[in-house]
Amino acid sequence: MENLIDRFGISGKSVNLPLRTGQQDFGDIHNDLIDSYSPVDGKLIAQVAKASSKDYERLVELAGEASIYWRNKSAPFRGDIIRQFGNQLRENKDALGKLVSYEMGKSWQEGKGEVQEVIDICDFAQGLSRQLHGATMHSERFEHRMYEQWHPLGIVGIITAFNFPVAVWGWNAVLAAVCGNVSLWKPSEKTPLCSLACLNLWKKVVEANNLPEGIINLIIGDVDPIGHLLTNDKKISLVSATGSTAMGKQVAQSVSRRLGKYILELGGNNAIILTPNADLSNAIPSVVFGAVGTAGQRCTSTRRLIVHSSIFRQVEASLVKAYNSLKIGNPLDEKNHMGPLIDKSAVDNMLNALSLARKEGGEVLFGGKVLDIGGFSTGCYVSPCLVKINHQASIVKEETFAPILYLMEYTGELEEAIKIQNNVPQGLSSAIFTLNLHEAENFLGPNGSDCGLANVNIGTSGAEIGGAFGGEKDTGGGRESGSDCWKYYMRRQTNTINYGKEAPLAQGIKFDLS
Ligand code: UN1
Repeated sequence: MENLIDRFGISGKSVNLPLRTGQQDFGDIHNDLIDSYSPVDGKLIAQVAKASSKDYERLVELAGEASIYWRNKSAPFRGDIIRQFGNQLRENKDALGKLVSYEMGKSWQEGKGEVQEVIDICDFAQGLSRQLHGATMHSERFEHRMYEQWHPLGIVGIITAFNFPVAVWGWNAVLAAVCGNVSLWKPSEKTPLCSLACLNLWKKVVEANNLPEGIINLIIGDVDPIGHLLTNDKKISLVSATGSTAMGKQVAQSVSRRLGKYILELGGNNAIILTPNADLSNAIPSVVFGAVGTAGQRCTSTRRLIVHSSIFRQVEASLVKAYNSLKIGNPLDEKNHMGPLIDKSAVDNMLNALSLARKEGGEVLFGGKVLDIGGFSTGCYVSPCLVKINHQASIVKEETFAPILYLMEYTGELEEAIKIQNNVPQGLSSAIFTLNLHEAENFLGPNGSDCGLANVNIGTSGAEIGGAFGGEKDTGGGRESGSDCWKYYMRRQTNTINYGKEAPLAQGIKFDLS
């Protein structure tokens, strides 16, 4: 791992000042440190200095200056810079994926997949940089023209969670950048090294192009003060926050109080419906990947399986068999399917949820044990868990960020399964497995899934960057990534131009001064 730390310029020794290793060095002495322990082997990888309120103020000032430079560059110019950043990521995909895996615990495959998401969004954003277009309307007035255009917002604040320490920042920062914004990223305190690595790759592009500092910024620190400063600061035009529903509610309140804009991508409690018409040979692997991928710590992880009674026993048996074949261990060893959870408190949350599930009549069919892996006594490895439970149990309405899959039965028509699926506070991702057109289209129709993502014969996780990503209800209502999500990062302006010799008023109003 030492090599990786060097490769990404997370300079040796024990202390890394976020502002120095990111972009800016204000020469302060930082005493408070964040320890980044790997959940893979329990080792301390590095310590990172926490930013202070003063660091925040200076960074925002720098970002404000850079904003004037950046918004005056053409969008295709900005797109080309982002293309170069994508190339940096291409060259470093394996290494950055490895750092993600080591610091966060997901499998190396998934770490590389996460970097690939940012490469893809860079390509997408570059194309977009020639397409940030508005509509043209017909004016009701003769010799008048009306159209709309989109301008940058200014400074975009980005708050991200530990589970996608690179990709979620990437969607936001890269889109914000081609739209002409500068950004300020507050990553999770659990994965500071991944964010430093990203910033140092960006810095190479800054140097190669002689760009000023302050276009893409990183600030590593605690919720108090850094998170609070960011959400309450009028200079931050938009806050895009990814994380728990509780965190999102706080962000929304702070930002709304000052009438700022926000994008929220919060908790999910994603279900897959298996109807009697499901092709189980495709469904089972999708369910297993959805439930155990990233050790159940994706916001799109499959948490609930709603299975028709006619196939329930068969599904149950196939899942137990599949779970028995899963390899759990060092996520850098590519033969393993699942690595550790992020930390011991995540393991405690999992065990608490399981004991609540048992109290509500849940039957553990597989797993749910803390594992000692290859001499690493990190306490972070668990066996993924299958629980058979009634859909009315209250625990299934909660998002537990762990590899627990609740198996629930429905006996009637599809409507019953959809009702069970929608009967949770969250509304991020959902899926149905069926080869029946009637079922598939009803699931996607107005009486179907109430989630922001609804898939047919595809699992709940692993969404592509080209679509709008996000969900309804407690998921927060925001959308990020593809489609027309760029519009959230810009302000819309309606322009009306009179090119005639008269100055008529709209609505036919007469206002004669003669
Ligand atoms: C998240 O878990 O916060 O759809 C993001 C997926 C990934 C992104 C997940 N593309 O699973």
